[in-house]
Amino acid sequence: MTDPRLARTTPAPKPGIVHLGPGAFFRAFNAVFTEDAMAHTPGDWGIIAVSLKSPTARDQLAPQEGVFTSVTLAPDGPSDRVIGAICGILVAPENPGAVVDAMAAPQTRIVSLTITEKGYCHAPATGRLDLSHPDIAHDLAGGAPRSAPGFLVAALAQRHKAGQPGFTVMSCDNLPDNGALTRQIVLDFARARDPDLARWIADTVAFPATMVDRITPATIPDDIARLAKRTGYNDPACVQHEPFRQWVIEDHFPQGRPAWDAVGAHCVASVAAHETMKLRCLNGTHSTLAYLGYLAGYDTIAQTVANPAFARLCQYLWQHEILPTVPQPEGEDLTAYAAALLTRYANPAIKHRTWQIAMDGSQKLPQRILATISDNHAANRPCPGLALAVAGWMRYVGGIDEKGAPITVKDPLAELLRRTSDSAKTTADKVRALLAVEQVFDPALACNTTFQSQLISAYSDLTAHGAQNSVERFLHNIAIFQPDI
Ligand code: CS2
Repeated sequence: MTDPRLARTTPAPKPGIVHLGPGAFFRAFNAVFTEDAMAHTPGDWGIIAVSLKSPTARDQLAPQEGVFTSVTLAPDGPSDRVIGAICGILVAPENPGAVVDAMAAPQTRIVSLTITEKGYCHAPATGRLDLSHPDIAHDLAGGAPRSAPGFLVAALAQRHKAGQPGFTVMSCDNLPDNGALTRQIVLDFARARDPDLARWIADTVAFPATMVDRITPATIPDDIARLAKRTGYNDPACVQHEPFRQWVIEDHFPQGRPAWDAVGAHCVASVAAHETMKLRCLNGTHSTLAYLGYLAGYDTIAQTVANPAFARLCQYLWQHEILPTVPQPEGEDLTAYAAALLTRYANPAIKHRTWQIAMDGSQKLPQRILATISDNHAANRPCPGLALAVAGWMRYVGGIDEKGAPITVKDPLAELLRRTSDSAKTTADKVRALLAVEQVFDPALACNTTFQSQLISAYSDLTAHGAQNSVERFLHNIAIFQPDI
């Protein structure tokens, strides 16, 4: 007998937020915070969740009227909680007009986004909208929108025309200065369409920056089966996440916001230092572990850091190459923050696949690792550990693992990167060819000769000895040549 489907037992809240990108992270984070905030301070902050691409989230959520289970995976066992904050679900390609109408409706005071790095359709090196992106070119040609910038501008245009104030646009993606970046791409799009509208947006619409953090691996069928065994219901929309959560929000919401600050979020004047801390310390080592761990044959982050060499590599990176570049965020003990990360990674209940984190590296590397390297170079500090991480990425996007088997590289630049890697025969040529990919590498960094030779030597090590031995050799060399480390 199949288990009954999870069903809504409390009335859905009235909408106040439209959210683009209803994936696992949004459900484990924004939806839970908003549910908590409405329980603390009642208000109409129900969320209309919008898929920009696939109907999967709708197909999972709609039969259960938007409710889903948030499963907290502590090392000593799971706890389950049903979340009811989602009050509507739309699939943009099926009905783009309904999405624009929902965003333009006067009760929508916030449009939030978790659309991943590539959803911003920007050139990561410049932070400007990529006008040649196929979805942007399509949207600018006047068709029903497909892209996030296209939807935001179409809905803001409707509000402007109706004499309504704009909604607040809140990015919750792992991008540096995500508020300013979102504002820039929206203004770039609006200017290309209607300069008056662009001026109105620039003058009146708020784009607060946020730093978001909760490790949320993709849900797999086993998770759904285990939940059914515990609860007796079937919930394909469930999400699994760690107990930890941290949300730092630039407090600029002219149309109001839920009482997120009353339930654990920090609403502050500037999130920049927190954002740098999180992107470089957490996401930087996550990506390092993803590429080197995957190449070494590890399926998950917890398995990777269970190997003492990989754990030690993280500690070395935080202490010597990452933290020296991070400004002090208010109220944070940076050393304790980094130490706690290792405990979070080691949580055996969290099966976060190295392959999942390795996805879209071309969009992630600049803010997670390359900016840190550039800052170190500017201060004349060597950073061979981060060079090893970048060499790991270079090996990975070459598309062949250490056993000679193909890697399924998921990245908008996968084909270009593979072609670039294949076009060169020697290690040095491969490294130089990949460094010339300007969508990823700032030319100033790419032509730094110290960086080039560190990369060439790390790449040769990876090819000759494999990732596992290369990490061990790296730590051994550091101990000999820099004994104070
Ligand atoms: C991860 C992040 O998938 C990835 O690239 O590094 O999603 C990470 O788990 C979150 O940023 C944690 O808050």
